[in-house]
Amino acid sequence: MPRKNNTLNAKMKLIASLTSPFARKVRIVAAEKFTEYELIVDIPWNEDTQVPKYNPLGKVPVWIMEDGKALYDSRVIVEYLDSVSPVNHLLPKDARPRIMVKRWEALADGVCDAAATVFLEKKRPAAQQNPDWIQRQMGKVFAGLNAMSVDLGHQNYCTGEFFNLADIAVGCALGYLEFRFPELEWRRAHPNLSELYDRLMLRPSFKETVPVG
Ligand code: GSF
Repeated sequence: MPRKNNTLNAKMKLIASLTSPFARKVRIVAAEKFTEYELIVDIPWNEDTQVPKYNPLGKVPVWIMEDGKALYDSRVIVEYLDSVSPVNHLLPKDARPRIMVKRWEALADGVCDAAATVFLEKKRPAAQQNPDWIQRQMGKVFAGLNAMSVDLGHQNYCTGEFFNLADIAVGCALGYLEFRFPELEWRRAHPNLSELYDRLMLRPSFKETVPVG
């Protein structure tokens, strides 16, 4: 696991919050690839955040390469991490299976985007919240979960028998829902996703990155 902050000899750095599902995806990929880095915890909503210095969009995760160049967003970072280290490939080389994994990732990230939007909307004063907007975003969460469950079917992992980036992305989405929306009951609605998440949580990379905050 990464050492936190003040690690003097770490070359690569990850700027992340400990609640972001996108940052968790990067942390899990780095752990699965045995990539060492320094974790810099930064909450992009705080006034003293340093994130905009590295990412003009002001979002985490941001990965700082050895030469100081910053990479974002999470999909770019995980593809980079997978390509620079030969251990434990998480993205297939061939075009068709590769793009199917990226499709899973797009679906899982989309669920996270919609869920995070609802979480933020619900933090606004009740009078300023827009119920139609919340309903629209929750529709994406439910449709996304449904699509994941149908596509997973009875397989052990998203694309079949082998663990890859698709499982990491889906696991981060499920973990985020469990963290921010414990009332959602996605486990009851989709027992196969529930089993998948439990299977993924046996991995140290998942166990050590459960959202906290
Ligand atoms: C999404 C990152 C993101 O929304 C990615 O890296 O994959 N497509 C991007 N990060 C949120 C935190 S979270 O909801 O995970 C963020 O940093 N928001 C700050 C802001 O100003 O929007």
